[in-house]
Amino acid sequence: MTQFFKIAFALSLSILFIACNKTDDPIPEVPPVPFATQYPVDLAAIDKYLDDYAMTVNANFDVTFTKIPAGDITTQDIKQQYAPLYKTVNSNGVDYKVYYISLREGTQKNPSKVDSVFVDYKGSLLNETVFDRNYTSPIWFPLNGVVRGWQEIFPFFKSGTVTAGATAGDPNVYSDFGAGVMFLPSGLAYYNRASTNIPSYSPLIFSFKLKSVNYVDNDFDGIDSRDEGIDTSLDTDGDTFPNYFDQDDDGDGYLTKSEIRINGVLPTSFSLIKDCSGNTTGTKKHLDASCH
Ligand SMILES: [Ca+2]
Ligand SMILES: [Ca+2]
Ligand SMILES: [Ca+2]
Repeated sequence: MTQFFKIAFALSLSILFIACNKTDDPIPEVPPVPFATQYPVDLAAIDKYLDDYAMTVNANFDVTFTKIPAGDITTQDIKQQYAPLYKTVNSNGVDYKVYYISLREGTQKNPSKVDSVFVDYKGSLLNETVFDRNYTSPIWFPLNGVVRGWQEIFPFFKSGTVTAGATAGDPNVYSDFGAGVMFLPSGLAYYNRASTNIPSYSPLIFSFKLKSVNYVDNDFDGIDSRDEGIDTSLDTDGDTFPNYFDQDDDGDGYLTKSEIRINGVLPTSFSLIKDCSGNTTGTKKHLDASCH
C-alpha cells in the first residue's frame, strides 16, 4: 500500500469519528458502563416498546407510533402487527439483537456497510421524543459515518427506481424504494455520548425510506468496496490493510487498477475481471500474486 493511501485510510477514520460525534450542542460524556451491563437494559426496554405500542404506516411509508391505552386488549401491538425480524450483531463483545421491520424491500441497489445511502428518515426515542425527522427531502449519508446500527440494517434493503420530475426543475420521483424501521440498542447508536435531544444510553428507533444508493470505491482501485470482501475485511496480502483500502490487493507490486484493465479499459463489473488464464472463473488477477 502506498503512503498516500495509508494517510487516506487514517483520514477516513478521523472523519468517521467526527461524524459519530456530530451534535449541535455536545454535552460532556458520562463514564461508560460496560456494554454487557447496558445491553440487557436496552433490550428489555425495546421489547416492552414493541409490546406497548402500535405502528401505523401511510401510503408514503411515513411511520407513526401510538401507545396502546391500558386495558385495551383489541389493538394489536407492533409484534403482533409486523412480527419484526432481527439480526444478531456482535460489537464490543456483546451479541446484540437488532429488531427491524421490512415494510418494503425495494427493487434496485442494496448497499454494503460502506456505501452511501440517500434516505428519508425519522428518529425517535422510546419515550416518543422525535429527535430528528427528514421525511420530505432525502439526504445522503455514508454508512461508515453514521451509527453502527445503520451499517447493519440498511444492507437488507434496496433502492427503487428514479424518474425525472414532469417539468424541468421538478424534483425526481422515487418509486418502489425500500422502506423499514429499525430498533437500535444504545450500544449500536450513541451509547454514552449524549446530545441535546438524545440522552446517554438511549435506544433509538429509525424509520426510513431508501431512495438511492451510491456504491463507494474507498481505495479508488476501480473495484467497488462491496466487491472487495467488505463484510470479512478480506486482506489478501496480509499487510493489515483490507482489500477495500489497499490499492495492491495481492501485494505483487502491481496496482490492482492496472492488473484488472482489459485492453486498457476497466471492467464494468467485478464478474468481468479476468483470471490468469484470461477467463473469468478462476482467481482474479488482482488477487493472484503469481500473475499480473
Ligand atoms: Ca476498491
Ligand atoms: Ca492488504
Ligand atoms: Ca497487485
